[in-house]
Amino acid sequence: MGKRKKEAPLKLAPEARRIFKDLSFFYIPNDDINPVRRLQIRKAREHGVMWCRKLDEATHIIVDKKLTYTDIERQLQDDPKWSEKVLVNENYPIDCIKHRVIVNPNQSQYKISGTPTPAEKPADETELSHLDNDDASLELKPSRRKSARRPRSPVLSTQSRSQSSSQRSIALISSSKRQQNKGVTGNAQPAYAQDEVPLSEQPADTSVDDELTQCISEMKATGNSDLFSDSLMDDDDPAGPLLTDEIEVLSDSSSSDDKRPWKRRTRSSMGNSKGKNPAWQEKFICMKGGTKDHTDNNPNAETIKVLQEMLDQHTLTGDDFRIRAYRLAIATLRTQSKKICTAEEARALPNIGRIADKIEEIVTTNRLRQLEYALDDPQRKIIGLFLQIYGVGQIQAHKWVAQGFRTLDDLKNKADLNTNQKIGLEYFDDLNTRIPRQEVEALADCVKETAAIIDHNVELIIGGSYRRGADNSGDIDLIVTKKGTSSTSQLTPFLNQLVDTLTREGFLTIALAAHHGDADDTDGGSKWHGCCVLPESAFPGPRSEYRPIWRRIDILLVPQTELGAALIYFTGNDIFNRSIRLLAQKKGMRLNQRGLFGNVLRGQGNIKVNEGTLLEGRDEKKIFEILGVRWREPHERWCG
Ligand code: DCT
Ligand code: MG
Repeated sequence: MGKRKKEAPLKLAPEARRIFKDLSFFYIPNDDINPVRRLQIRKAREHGVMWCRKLDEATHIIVDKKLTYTDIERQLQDDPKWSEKVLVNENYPIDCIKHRVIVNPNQSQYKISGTPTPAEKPADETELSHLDNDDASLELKPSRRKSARRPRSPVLSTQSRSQSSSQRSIALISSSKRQQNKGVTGNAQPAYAQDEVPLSEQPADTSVDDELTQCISEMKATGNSDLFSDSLMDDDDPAGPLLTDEIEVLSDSSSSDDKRPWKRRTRSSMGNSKGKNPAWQEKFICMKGGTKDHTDNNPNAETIKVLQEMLDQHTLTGDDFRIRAYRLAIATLRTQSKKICTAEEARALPNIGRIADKIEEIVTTNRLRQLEYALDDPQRKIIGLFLQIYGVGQIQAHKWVAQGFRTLDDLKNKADLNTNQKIGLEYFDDLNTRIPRQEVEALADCVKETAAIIDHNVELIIGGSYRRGADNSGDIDLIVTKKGTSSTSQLTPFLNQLVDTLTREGFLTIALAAHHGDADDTDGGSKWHGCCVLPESAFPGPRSEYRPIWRRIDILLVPQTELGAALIYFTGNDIFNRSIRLLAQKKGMRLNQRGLFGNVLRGQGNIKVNEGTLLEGRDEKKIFEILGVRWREPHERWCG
């Protein structure tokens, strides 16, 4: 089994700046998987804090900013005396470090939303607002200003611990993994590892403060979310939240030293390039396309597979920096015609960076220790399990962990669940079983049969991974369209009747609420999400193998005037969509699921000022043509 990479030694701050000495922090969640929290914990420890494993040992409870009081209430009950402790959000220790004093925790900026009125705290802590008049705003900007502010002697919180400093100067093991190794149970005393994380008495490196604030501001800038998971549905431009390196992945600039050439071109000059396909456009992923088996023929296929698994692990923890880094490295490796074996070779390629060593490790040892460690980490396993529940995303999964839930049964019995989550849990196995291609066809045939009875002019097209030729699909994406229609509302009565009939017949089993952020239903009732089950009589395999498995189905209404654009969107894949939309944007156009628009004006921050004029909506091939993208069959749209 792999061992976690050794962390750099802590750089303990000089005695006078160890403002947290005598304090002990319990974090919620109390782990250091998230890189920002890891850095926060590390900084707090360098300033003298004891990071404790048990709530009842803490003087302070430091709560992740995404969590509300309701989320943590259950966990607080683990300690009957929790209300005597300082309960603050993660900004609190950062500000203390920044201002080099223990600031008053009763200020509104440290409150956990939804907390009942706090008990009065003694006012012997410094009010932050008194510290520095020109810096009253506590925004976490990376400040290069080595301020004229003089180090102050810390004003200590009234809650103090009687722990000896020698005890505190022993570092806490950060992972429950190690507790297991040493046979320490979850409820035992905190486990320490003098050998693994030695403390030095060197002065704290002030650049780490900057690193922390920078890290957090970047996290804020990216919304701390998986950049690739947010839906492109509706009119949102994909390029809004794109970061430079993501753009490089989507445009696959790895093969050139001429990165992001559009940066050097004016928008109008790009707009005029229609049809000519200058070299910079050729670098877009959508220009190259890709087939589902392309990795298999790649000389770096094995390495890519392992890196992809590592990427999945970082996706579980919402580690945006590493998600991007791995995506970039994988994209670069995919373009190589020879096998990359050494770190040196890898480092010479663009966008590989520190992943170069991992590539060498994979090639030489056939494994990646960090991946094995991650796969074995109990907390990651729980997050991974919760994320497999239909409709559950990063934030919800982490909230549940923070609330103390560890298993699906915990959730079933103790968590407050919405309808989607209840269904997701009840049909967990069903909804996590991929649908064989033949069954996708059989399920779609059932819908087509009923649809034809209601209106024989309606056409149904299976989109998603099925249209790209996948052997199996996660769900059924069914596009409903009809000749002569120009608005989804013309198809809504049909959809209502279709859903009613299929529900009566027992084919549709439940309607699910649209995902959060799926704000696509601007025409009213243009989409139906739910579950269906294939009747035994329609099962394509041997009867003995039939099981009434619940399957996810999306029925999407698309007027004929928008069919081409909708087909591009609902066929995907997501990376292809992002790439082609980005290309449109770089040409002064805009592509969404309704059409391709020209003359789009954009203001500051690339925000569109007008909607633009429709260039093409109904014809998929024409959209490719106007964009100057060679036509790609759906099975050539597997990207990233
Ligand atoms: N889509 C997208 N961006 C996303 C999600 C989806 O552009 N973030 C588009 C592309 C595919 C289409 O919507 C259908 O989405 P899914 O059903 O989620 O994906 P799929 O490719 O059909 O894969 P699966 O087999 O898992 O359903
Ligand atoms: Mg699908």
